[in-house]
Amino acid sequence: MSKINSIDALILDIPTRRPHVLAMATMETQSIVLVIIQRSDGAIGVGEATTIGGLAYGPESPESIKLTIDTYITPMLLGADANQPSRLMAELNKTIVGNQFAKCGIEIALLDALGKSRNMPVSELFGGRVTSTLPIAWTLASGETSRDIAEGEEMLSTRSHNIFKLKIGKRSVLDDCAHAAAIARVFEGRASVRVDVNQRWSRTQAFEGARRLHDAGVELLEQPLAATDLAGMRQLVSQAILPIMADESLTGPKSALEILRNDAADVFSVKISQSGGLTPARDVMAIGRAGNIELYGGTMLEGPISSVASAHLFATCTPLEWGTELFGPLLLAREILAEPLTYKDFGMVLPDGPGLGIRLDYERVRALTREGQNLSRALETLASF
Ligand code: MUC
Ligand code: MG
Repeated sequence: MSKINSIDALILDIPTRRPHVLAMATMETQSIVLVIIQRSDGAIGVGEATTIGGLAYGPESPESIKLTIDTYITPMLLGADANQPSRLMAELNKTIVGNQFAKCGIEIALLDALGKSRNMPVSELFGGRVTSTLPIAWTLASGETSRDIAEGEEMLSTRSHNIFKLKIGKRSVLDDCAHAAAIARVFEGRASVRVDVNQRWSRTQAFEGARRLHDAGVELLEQPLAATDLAGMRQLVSQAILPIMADESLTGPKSALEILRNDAADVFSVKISQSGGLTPARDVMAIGRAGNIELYGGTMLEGPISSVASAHLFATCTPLEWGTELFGPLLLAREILAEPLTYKDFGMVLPDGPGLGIRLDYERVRALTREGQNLSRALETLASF
């Protein structure tokens, strides 16, 4: 048995390369919660819990995630058997309601530490990878059509991304659809263009928007309606104007089953944090597969730790029909890894070292850590990493 000796959660504020304009927030900084777990056998695991725009996207914020970990999760896990992440996560799920992102950050760190202690990549803890590279979409969300087009051209010419997701829902349906149509026209035959409305449309707007987007050549419509409006999503799906993807509606296996029973999506955007961890995300994928729903690997604009954790899981699944959008690390203006993740030829190459296969850069982490946190033990742990 190896025990959990310490758990630390630190908020890091990382600037983005450009403002990222979403319906619910404009991000110039991404705040990630770094989780560091040290085991009694010396193995150290790192995890990450990251959401978007403070409390603008969902019910957890970076600050609440840190508080949940420090106050509720850590006391439960200290001294527990670090070789049993599944049992520990089951205990957490029994005692702590919700808080999916905090739980996910913990599970990532437990699995990274277990993988390191066993000399196995996280993907092998999930049965082994079926691929070592994942297609990676880029989100064009500068807020300006011409800047988005220039950015997309650059992504294509550098062979970085040939799948583009547009964030809409902030302006009128007409303006948003005109923006999407202009971009889809420019990239026709060269890239796949999809849109994400982040729940901003009413049913009437969604029917009108779906038709306009389909006519413009947009291939996929993500979460046009409120997360809870499964009846509206069902109506949209039944019209078969273009494929409808569930994102905010999908918060773990129970919701996946509910969406399936309601025929409320054609595609699942699977997110490890929104699902409450890699294991429930794997269950979401299994429910999707069983129900003939297509799959996509989603992101919460996470940094490299959570993105690579997602990649380890997604790589174990038979090819995801719609690829993934694990581009978060590329949106961040500062690196926190000793060696950055490898992105090339429109994809990400999955590292094959033990655990997550990454190493943090202690000085870079320290420089980005929000002031006022108790750093000493966390940084000592990191320094020995
Ligand atoms: C979301 O809603 O999918 C993913 C890409 C992006 O720009 O925002 C996220 C969140
Ligand atoms: Mg989305």
